Amino acid sequence: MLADPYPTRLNEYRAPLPRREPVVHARNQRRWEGPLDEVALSRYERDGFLWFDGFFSRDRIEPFFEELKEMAKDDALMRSEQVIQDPNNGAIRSVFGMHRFSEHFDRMTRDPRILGMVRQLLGSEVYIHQSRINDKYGFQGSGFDWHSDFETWHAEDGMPRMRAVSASLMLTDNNEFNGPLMLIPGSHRHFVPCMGETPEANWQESLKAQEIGVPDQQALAQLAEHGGIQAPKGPAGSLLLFECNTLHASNENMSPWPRSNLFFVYNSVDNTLDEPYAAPSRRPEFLATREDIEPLTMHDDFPELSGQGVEPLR
Ligand code: 6CS
Ligand code: FE
Repeated sequence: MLADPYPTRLNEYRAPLPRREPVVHARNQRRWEGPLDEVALSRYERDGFLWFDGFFSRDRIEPFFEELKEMAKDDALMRSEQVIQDPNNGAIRSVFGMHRFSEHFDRMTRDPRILGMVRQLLGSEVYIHQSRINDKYGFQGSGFDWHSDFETWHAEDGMPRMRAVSASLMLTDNNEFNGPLMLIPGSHRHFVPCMGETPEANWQESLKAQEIGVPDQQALAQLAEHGGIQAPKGPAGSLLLFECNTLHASNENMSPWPRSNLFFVYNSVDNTLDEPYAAPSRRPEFLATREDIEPLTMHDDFPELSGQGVEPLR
């Protein structure tokens, strides 16, 4: 295997290094034109994320809750390893592989308004690397420590390069009190090697509380000094697109209001997984897709909306 372009999970400190891939992968190539204009593309390149307030209407989001209530009655699913409990109170923290067992969720990953933007950003056909729902119940939802998703996907899933983007759809209002996602604008342009070897089956702990793969505080402070911290807020139906290497975290939910978000991770079909770069063994298929990597086809649940442009928040 060629030298690892993004060494991490090390025994001695290594300074952050510049990312090696473009942020927008196919600028000005007609084949990958899409709905994002130059302002949006430049903003994504600069910040590493785009926020679309009220992207979908509430009634588009409502049916997801019905489906989630049905899922919660499925004892076999609730006992499966795809469901991660909150380390502090046992409530559901995450459910992985949503698009695999829900036609409704699967269709959302193929919505033309999202898929058009993602193909434009990645400059290729795409497939779903991972999907999940993250729940933070009122008064008890635990937080997520600072991390780059790419650092984990590279080390533990063998994702070669930074050519993936996460779409996060807010199923509930995200306000300043219920633990919204916080991002460090510009952090996607630096790879922060993390200390500490990856234990066997690390995911069984890391998805509850991440210990390994958390950047050092000096690097976090420098990047936050330079780019600040932003926590986009908005109504259920809002959409966040964030680059796979943008540092993010979220606080625990101290409010009475739940915070529930869907995440779909789109990976370029030209960036399929190798063996893990810094872990003793592969992670399960529901965390890291290796089998079903057919390019996604569009499916429009709401063709009447297809004329709508996508206007990220200015
Ligand atoms: O290990 C993972 O794939 C998951 N961990 C976090 C904290 N974010 C990305 C992903 O869902
Ligand atoms: Fe994450």
